[in-house]
Amino acid sequence: MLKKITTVASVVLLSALTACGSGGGGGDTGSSGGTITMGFAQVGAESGWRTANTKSIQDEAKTAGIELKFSDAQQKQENQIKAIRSYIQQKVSVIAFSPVVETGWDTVLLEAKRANIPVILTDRSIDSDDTSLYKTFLGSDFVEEGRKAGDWLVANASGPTSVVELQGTTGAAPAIDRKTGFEEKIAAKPDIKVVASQSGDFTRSGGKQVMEAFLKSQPKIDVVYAHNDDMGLGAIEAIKAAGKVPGKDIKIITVDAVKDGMQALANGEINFIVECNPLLGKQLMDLAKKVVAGEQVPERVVTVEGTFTQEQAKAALPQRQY
Ligand code: GYE
Repeated sequence: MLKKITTVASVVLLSALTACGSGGGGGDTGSSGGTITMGFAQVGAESGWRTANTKSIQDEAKTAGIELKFSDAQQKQENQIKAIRSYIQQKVSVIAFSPVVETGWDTVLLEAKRANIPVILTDRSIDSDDTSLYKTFLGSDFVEEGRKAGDWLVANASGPTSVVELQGTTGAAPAIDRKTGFEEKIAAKPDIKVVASQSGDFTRSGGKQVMEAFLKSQPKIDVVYAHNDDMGLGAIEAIKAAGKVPGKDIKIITVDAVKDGMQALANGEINFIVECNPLLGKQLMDLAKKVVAGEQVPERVVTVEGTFTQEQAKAALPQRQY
């Protein structure tokens, strides 16, 4: 079981790993002219967060002089596994990927390890006992994000509160962890109850569809907790279509803080957003260079994040990049 680390420090946790510990600097990099090639297996293009994340990785690879081979798995694990296998065949210097789901990676990562190609996990983690299968994991603490959402609700709910939850992709680390952190915090107020919880697959259309069903099946909905902005934005459409006012009749809490989410928050249609930072490109390229050079990297690099109220969103929007 991957250790869930809850510290919100910016960098360095646990003991450092040496990059050469389990397979060296990878491929035939350094020797063939020094250009690092990175194979990156992306989840897909399911959300505003993902689009910003992809752009950050592509831009920062260019800036760092790293040759990027990029694939989009369309939210399917088998596509990601295929992409990783092809990167192994192409003898890239380093493989980075954001695992669609947490489990089922050992076989392909063992193949990478045997081929001497280091692997970096970014954004989402895997659930494996064998931590030698990857060099480091760069990304958010999703349990902490769920806790922040729960804390806000506990502080702002009064009386019996019925919550519907729009979960992320089934089996994905952010879906599992954001649920866990939220439940942990709302347990403090037994008046708050999650009356329905279903996956909207992190997409706007998924959020809309699930919310439409909830509005039909649930006699009373006070709050929507959506695991990302896009599903929350889909829920807003469903709520309006049902003749209710999002942000007032039904309060909405989301995670990410991408531009469209922040706009809806500033407009009063979302009530609170927990930030999840997609701009991981620069840190990823720095880690890749170190790993390929056989230098030490921390086992876990956690992204620093905040939260936004409606007032804070209004203030932050003009400078928002994504
Ligand atoms: O919150 C969501 C995206 O893994 C953190 O994936 C990421 C999540 C993000 O689809 O919008």
